[in-house]
Amino acid sequence: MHLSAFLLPLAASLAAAVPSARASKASSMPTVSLDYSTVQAVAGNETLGYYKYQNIRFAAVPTGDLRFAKPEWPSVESVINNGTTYASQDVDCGSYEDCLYMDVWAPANAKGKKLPVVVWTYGGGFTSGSKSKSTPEGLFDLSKGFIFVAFNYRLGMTGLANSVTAVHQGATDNVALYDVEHAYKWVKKYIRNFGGDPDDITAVGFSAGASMHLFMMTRFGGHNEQLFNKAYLTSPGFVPGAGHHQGEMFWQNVSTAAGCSGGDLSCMRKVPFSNLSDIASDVRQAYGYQFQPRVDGDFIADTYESQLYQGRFNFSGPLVITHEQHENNGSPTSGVNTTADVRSELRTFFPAITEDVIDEILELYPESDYTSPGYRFADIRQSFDLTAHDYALTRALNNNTWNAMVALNQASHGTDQSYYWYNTYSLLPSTSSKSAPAAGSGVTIAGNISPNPTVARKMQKYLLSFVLTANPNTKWAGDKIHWPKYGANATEIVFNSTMYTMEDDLANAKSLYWNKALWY
Ligand SMILES: *[C@@H]1O[C@H](CO)[C@@H](O)[C@H](O)[C@H]1NC(C)=O
Ligand SMILES: *[C@@H]1O[C@H](CO)[C@@H](O)[C@H](O)[C@H]1NC(C)=O
Ligand SMILES: *[C@@H]1O[C@H](CO)[C@@H](O)[C@H](O)[C@H]1NC(C)=O
Ligand SMILES: *[C@@H]1O[C@H](CO)[C@@H](O)[C@H](O)[C@H]1NC(C)=O
Ligand SMILES: *[C@@H]1O[C@H](CO)[C@@H](O)[C@H](O)[C@H]1NC(C)=O
Ligand SMILES: *[C@@H]1O[C@H](CO)[C@@H](O)[C@H](O)[C@H]1NC(C)=O
Ligand SMILES: *[C@@H]1O[C@H](CO)[C@@H](O)[C@H](O)[C@H]1NC(C)=O
Ligand SMILES: *[C@@H]1O[C@H](CO)[C@@H](O)[C@H](O)[C@H]1NC(C)=O
Ligand SMILES: CC(=O)N[C@H]1CO[C@H](CO)[C@@H](O)[C@@H]1O
Repeated sequence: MHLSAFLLPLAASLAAAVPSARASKASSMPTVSLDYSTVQAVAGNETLGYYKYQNIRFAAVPTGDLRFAKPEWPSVESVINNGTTYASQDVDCGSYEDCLYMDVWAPANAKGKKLPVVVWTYGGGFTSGSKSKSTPEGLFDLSKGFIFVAFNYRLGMTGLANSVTAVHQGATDNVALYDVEHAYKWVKKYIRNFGGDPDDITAVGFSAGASMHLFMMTRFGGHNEQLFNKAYLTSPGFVPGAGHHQGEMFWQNVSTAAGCSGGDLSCMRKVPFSNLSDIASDVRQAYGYQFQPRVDGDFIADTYESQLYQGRFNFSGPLVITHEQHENNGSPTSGVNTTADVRSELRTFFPAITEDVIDEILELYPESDYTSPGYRFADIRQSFDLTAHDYALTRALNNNTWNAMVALNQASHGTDQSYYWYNTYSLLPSTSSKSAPAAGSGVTIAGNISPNPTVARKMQKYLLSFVLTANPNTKWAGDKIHWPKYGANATEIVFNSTMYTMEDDLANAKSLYWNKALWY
């Protein structure tokens, strides 16, 4: 009551001072010139202290001959891109093929500065998610000393179709990974136009989006430039399934259903996007196919674990890497009722696995440790899909890393995301029901949790301190406990209602076994 009584006259006087505020709003928004486009902010203002530039094309429209192909630079644009010129606010690659857009959120006074840059890569099992699923309003409450970038990468059939037949006809495997690489190349080339420092980029990613960065570090066997200067990776997810055979069978099955006999590439490039997506989804369900990056001998020379152990990567930190206490083992895997089901589920995930390897896995996860086969498989998957990756990267960086275990709420996959992305308002409320992870695509991602705001702010401060100073401890030091590096004692912080440090237990026989990928 009191508040609105106070605000009404203020609003009236503002309207009087700026008579046509509504009409002139769009044209008065700041613009940023790039050598191929002029982009105009879609939201934000000086009082708020930042602006959002939306749906910047960072790559050419990936349709026609560019389907199943590496991303290319976009062509010159003749009209001002006001954020909705080419696509709607929440455009995502699961629903639209013309989806390679990026959002840049920049402080109001950034031009001419060299601010640290956060590049955010979403998760969703390589089949779902979008750049607008998580937004930085809450982070900007704490600091306006950074630029925030989020981008889409191709998903599922158009992002991760891997077929030797298609490659022999000129296609490229793993194009979703090239999209991520291209987004970083765009940031390095253009972010200074927004006031960002191309030599101070922090990669922040979750699940598939965290794994993307292990692929970037190890791409081309480690023989390539670093795309980012530091990384804050939460729960990297990836199933190192198998090589050419299953990818080819899937391609053939989809192409047959699409009327492209023999998997002909030029035919497959003409199938309407929605038909292709629907067919791929049906075929996937028929045998539990995993849309995952696969070794192509080029961008992915070998599983990233294998390359991390061999030192074939180009990244030296600083690095934060975290996992949940119960990424996947808090509930049983449905449909896994007997030990025979556990074995057959392993064959589904790893089509080339042999019986002796399955035997060894079952010995590492003894039946007596679990209340049911469903819980046993859920725990096995927690290791191979998620936690074993954390140890591989920590070890590769000689333990010179900051590690965390999340024990908040149910501590299932993605619980921490509600904390890092906690905010009290949305600059632009979502226009779509943000696409939920498709069934079977990955480990279930925790739904929206109402986080404890005090804990959420602490986690945001660790993240932003890392972004601003390359150390999660430096800023807001009095507001949170000291987070030591992993070091010789395998120390990790535990994110819970009360935070503390303890010894990490991921350097175990299970992680070491999975990191060998003996079915590959
Ligand atoms: C600035 O933007 C915020 C968020 O959209 C809005 O609440 C506020 O009214 C705007 N302020 C001005 C002066 O336009
Ligand atoms: C943005 O641009 C499109 C066409 O480029 C136009 O139709 C639309 O009205 C513009 N929106 C605003 C808010 O100016
Ligand atoms: C690793 O990255 C750095 C920084 O981008 C670059 O200077 C160096 O040449 C890269 N190393 C290799 C082997 O490509
Ligand atoms: C695409 O799907 C629609 C709806 O199911 C169908 O009518 C159309 O024939 C399909 N087009 C092709 C080229 O398969
Ligand atoms: C496991 O049990 C469920 C429920 O009893 C049943 O629907 C399902 O078919 C069983 N799965 C297998 C693989 O037997
Ligand atoms: C890293 O941590 C592991 C697990 O505790 C330990 O075995 C290893 O000795 C440590 N390595 C270094 C270089 O501290
Ligand atoms: C590791 O643990 C040992 C034994 O408790 C202790 O003496 C040492 O200070 C610890 N090192 C670090 C870096 O915390
Ligand atoms: C996290 O906090 C909850 C609530 O206080 C507690 O029940 C749980 O045991 C804690 N977990 C860990 C691993 O500290
Ligand atoms: C579900 C499906 O269509 N599976 C077929 C995929 O193709 C192989 C041969 O390449 C068949 O054996 C499967 O039945």
